[in-house]
Amino acid sequence: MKTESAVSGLDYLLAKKELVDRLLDKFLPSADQEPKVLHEAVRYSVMAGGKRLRPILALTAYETFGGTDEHIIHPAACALELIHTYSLIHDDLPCMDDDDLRRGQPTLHKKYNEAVAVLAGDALHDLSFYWLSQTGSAEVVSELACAIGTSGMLGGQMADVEAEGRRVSFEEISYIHSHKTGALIRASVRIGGILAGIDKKMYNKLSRYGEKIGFAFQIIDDILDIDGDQKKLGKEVGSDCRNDKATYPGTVGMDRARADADRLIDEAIEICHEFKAKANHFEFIARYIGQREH
Ligand code: GRG
Repeated sequence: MKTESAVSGLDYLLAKKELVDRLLDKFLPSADQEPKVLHEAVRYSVMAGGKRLRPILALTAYETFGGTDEHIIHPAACALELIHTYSLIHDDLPCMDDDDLRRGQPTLHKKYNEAVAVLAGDALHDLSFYWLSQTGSAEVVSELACAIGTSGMLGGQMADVEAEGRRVSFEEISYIHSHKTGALIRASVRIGGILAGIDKKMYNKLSRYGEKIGFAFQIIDDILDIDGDQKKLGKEVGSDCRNDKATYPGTVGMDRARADADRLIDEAIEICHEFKAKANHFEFIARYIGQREH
């Protein structure tokens, strides 16, 4: 049986996910608007669902640290989901992971073609920075640019591609995971915090929380690719093995991978306690990541 706090934590996540779904639907260009195919493709990928974890982290950080202006945080939170969706579309391409299924439906290049998938990813990238610029904060624009560029997500993705087909060291797999996936997750909490006006000390604390959950998130993604349920995941399992990818369980073994993910979640929860009041949402999100099945 679920405890009362677990139920209210799930209610919180669900309410935030529904809010993000509504906002994305409202902010995205209509499929009737030219170039129609591109807008239709963008909507197909973004509105297919997803947990909306990155916008939820930004909303949680903003509200926890006293932010109240929806006109600022709503476009910023949605901008993070656009970047995430762009990375999924490009990651699924034949020249990357060559996946057929994403979020329970055919990947974008399968539904349309590769050219549309590349352009839709590019369109999401541009739109994301446009929405972020609406906040009026140059700091959050540079935060996101650094998180997803060569010193962040792209750097991790490049290392991931280069690691295919060979054994990697613990240092290499840690670099790949903390950059390819962790950097955007850390930026999500940071952006919410920056927009709420946090000081440097809190920025550093939030960053450590984001690093722990971001790393744990990708370790669990690797674990689920081995023993997850395809129906719940909405994508094929075994993709990493098929593509001979470097994974955390492949480097340290399944038992240690699970133990390390659990330890990272415990450490993230410890950090939450330093946030004092209202840390409960952060704490619940960390627990949710540790136990997620999709
Ligand atoms: C420019 C060619 C080019 C590539 C862009 C592809 C890429 C750079 C980076 C890849 C980053 C990537 C796809 C990391 C995997 C992150 C990950 C665990 C995705 C799954 O996230 P969830 O579980 O998905 O949050 P949902 O569907 O719930 O949103």
